[in-house]
Amino acid sequence: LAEIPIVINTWKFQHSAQKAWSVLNEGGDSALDALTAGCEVCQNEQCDFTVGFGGSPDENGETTLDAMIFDGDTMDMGAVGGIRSIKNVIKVARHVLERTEHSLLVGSLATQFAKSFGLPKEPLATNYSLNLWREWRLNNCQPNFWKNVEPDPKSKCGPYKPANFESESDVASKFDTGNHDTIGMIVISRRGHVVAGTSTNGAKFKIPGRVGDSPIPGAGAYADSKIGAAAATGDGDIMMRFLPSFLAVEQLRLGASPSKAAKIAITRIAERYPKFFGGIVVTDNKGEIGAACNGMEKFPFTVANERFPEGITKYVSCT
Ligand code: SD4
Repeated sequence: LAEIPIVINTWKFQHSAQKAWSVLNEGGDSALDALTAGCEVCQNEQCDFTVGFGGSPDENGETTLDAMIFDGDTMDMGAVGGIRSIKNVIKVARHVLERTEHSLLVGSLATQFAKSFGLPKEPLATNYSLNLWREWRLNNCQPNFWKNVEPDPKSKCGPYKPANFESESDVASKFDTGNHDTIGMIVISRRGHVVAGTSTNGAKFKIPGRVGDSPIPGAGAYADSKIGAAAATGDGDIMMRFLPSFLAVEQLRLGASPSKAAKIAITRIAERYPKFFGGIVVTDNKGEIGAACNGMEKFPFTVANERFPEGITKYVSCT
């Protein structure tokens, strides 16, 4: 598989890989256009309900989105965190990259920014996401992401108050195979332009205002055309503390193979959080691929290139 041009993305999102590949191959060799178009497919298809609108409602039932594009030629990036009411979040990240000197915009003010570029403001909730949220409320709001707090005695939910005990935190239960699936994508064009990006609706029942790893450079993704790129998925609250995508690219820089670099990045986290759920895809700038994962049995990722224009899903075992 080691050849460029190439598209690699997390999980089994074959339509995204296929779309990115077709843009890359037919549309003038633009890695940025390919990545944007590939991520848009997942956003529109609501890949596993964890990319795009209508998934991962927060504690208030609202869906907010995170996305990033990192350009390995210029080492410039655009990202949005916790944006409200805008569906095409990868497009907003692209505007931050190309139309501003900033790197990251957040929340309602990022919505204003998106609107100024003509992106429609529309509800991100759907019957599906609202039903998920209602069920969770009925089920006493399993406070997934709080610690050392007590629920309101009447509602059994928030507002939470500080409590004087250490609550149990079971890292493995918050993210699992039903609460994952950020798209992280790497594209390398024919001339060796390496870009990486992400798009996600984050984590189910997150505390309103939460931003994950996906829009954080070096965490959700990282790219350097001189070296290669990485993109990560999984428990972003934990993963972002270790900058796994940055670490993997730096390991490539030091001479590690992509598989080794991926393994090092995942192991660094697992040493401290043995049960954390996550995976990473890594490629050098020649298109050699590696992947590693933790907290699941095997991690699927999808590759598209000249031989597999439709995209082919591969698996790496996490042990
Ligand atoms: C996040 N990393 O917001 C994302 C979610 C994800 O697999 O990738 N899940 O934490």
